[in-house]
Amino acid sequence: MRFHPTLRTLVLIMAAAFVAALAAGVLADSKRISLEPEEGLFKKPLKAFKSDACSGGKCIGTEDEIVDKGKECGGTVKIEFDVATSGNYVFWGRARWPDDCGDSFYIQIDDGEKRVFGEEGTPEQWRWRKLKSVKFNLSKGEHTLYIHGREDGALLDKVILQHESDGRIPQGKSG
Ligand SMILES: [Ca+2]
Ligand SMILES: [Ca+2]
Repeated sequence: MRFHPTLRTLVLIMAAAFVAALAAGVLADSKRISLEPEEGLFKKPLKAFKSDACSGGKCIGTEDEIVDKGKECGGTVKIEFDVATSGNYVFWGRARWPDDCGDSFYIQIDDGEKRVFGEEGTPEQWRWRKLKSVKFNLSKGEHTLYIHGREDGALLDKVILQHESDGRIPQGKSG
């Protein structure tokens, strides 16, 4: 089949524009990793909860007051993810706390230290909260995020690992 020269040029320009748009999209996301914890592997008592207020219609956490006050509830959600651009990453989590006896999780990447996420913020509201104590240095390739239960009643909807060069503050359900 032979294209008219003008038509052929037009098709080539459209194809080039499509590839460029695709590349821009991929590059834009290569420094921002979005994860839905409910899609991970669960170890009880952490479990998924359905909620229209959540990204993907679900979040993770535990019922409140399943362990004695002051005791950790335990449990884990394990999520594997891929890093396209190596560097230091900030952990953002969209979380909701019942009260200050339910306002934290432990966050761990690969075999790194367990970091306390939370211990602050207004209860009874879905908010994007930043893990302030650390940036995770991630190499290109596969990694594993572990969310460990700490205080019962805490809920986590969505996680964004964001390259330190990206200063955006996640907003809304999608982040
Ligand atoms: Ca609690
Ligand atoms: Ca979710």
